[in-house]
Amino acid sequence: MEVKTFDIEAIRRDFPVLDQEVNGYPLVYLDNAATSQKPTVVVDSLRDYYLKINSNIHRGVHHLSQVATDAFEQTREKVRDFINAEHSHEIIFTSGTTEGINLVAHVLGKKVIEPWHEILISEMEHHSNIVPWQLLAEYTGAKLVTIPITDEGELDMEEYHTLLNENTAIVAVSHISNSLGTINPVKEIIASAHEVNAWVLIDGAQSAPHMRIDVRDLDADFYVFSAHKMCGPTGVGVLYGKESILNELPPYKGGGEMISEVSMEKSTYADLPHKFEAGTPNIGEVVAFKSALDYLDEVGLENIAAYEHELLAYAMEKLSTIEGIVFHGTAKKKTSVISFNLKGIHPYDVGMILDKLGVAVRTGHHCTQPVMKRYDIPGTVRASMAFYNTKEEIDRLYNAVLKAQQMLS
Ligand code: 7TS
Repeated sequence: MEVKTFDIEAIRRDFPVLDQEVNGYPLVYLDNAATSQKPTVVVDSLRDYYLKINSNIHRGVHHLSQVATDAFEQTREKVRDFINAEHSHEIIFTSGTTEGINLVAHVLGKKVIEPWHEILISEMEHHSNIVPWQLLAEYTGAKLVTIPITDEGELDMEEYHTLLNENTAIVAVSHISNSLGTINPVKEIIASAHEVNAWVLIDGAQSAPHMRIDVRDLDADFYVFSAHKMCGPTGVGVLYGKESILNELPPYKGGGEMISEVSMEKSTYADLPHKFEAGTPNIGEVVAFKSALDYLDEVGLENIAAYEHELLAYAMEKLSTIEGIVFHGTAKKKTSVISFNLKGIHPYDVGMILDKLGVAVRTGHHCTQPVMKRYDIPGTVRASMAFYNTKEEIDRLYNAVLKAQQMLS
């Protein structure tokens, strides 16, 4: 790995995928909120796993199985350290944020949630943090309650405090909104929820790649995120849960690995973390995820946050000069996600022209349809930046948006 300090040229060399042309133009990849690109070290790690140590884990006494198990468990320890969890067995590997939320919603439904309970989520959630709770409410009879958002795209915290009550069993909110970029005051959200004895799940899909997460400082009960948005492989996610809570909850899926003993009459379950990890996991991808976290640590999350903030400010300054541009999500605390529309032009049309000019952005509702309904828009054009993007690329975005506007007006 070449990166020793925050050297953008060296960083870009670590991501070979960035060095290509799309439609005759150098690619400008601004769809990082959907998935990040992968540095060579991560791809090498995945390749090495399959070429050198591939074996099933936690079950064989043979050499390769031991080596693969050690590598897999090293990632768990790395994740523990990365988010400052107390115990590595509080780290459960999932297939992604979506599965982590479904896991929690499902097991709460088996044991904890009663018909008189309330589940509190927000209007800015990704569908992954809405639908599992709707399903839970449906099959338990509990009530799903929504925290509204303001015109700027912030959570209405006054309303949050009003909605919290003794019946609130769980609060589930995103740390950072994927369509608006808003950074939510999750520490305050958690502290207030704990005053009424509610648990809190934080959807960290958009925060874990961009800022230092400390689950103990936040006092989060559950924290979920996806490796693929953090320079890691697809198919891997993390569910952090407090030991005392995870021990209280029943298993999610049944199968190999999650049991202590099985007879034809009854089974007993394994201790954490295995209780929640039935079946053969995505071993190679989990192993390679450690390289992604090592890489992010080497670049430095503080450097990443500072640099991306600079990019955001630069992009906002430039784009704001475009007549007829309307921004959606102008919270005081934001990450490098810019959602916008051009007056009188459909976001899909803008996205198509940007693509013709080699600029990759996302258009549509970004799996946050309630946000689009709140602002009465069909969707947005979303440019989401990462630490390997440059000001020159922001200039390309700006010029492409101007061109799209000229062509479509
Ligand atoms: N929560 C948030 C806040 C997200 O941004 C996403 C994915 C998810 C949950 C689901 O993550 P997954 O890894 O399980 O799919 N967000 C996006 C996006 O903004 N564009 O594509 C995926």
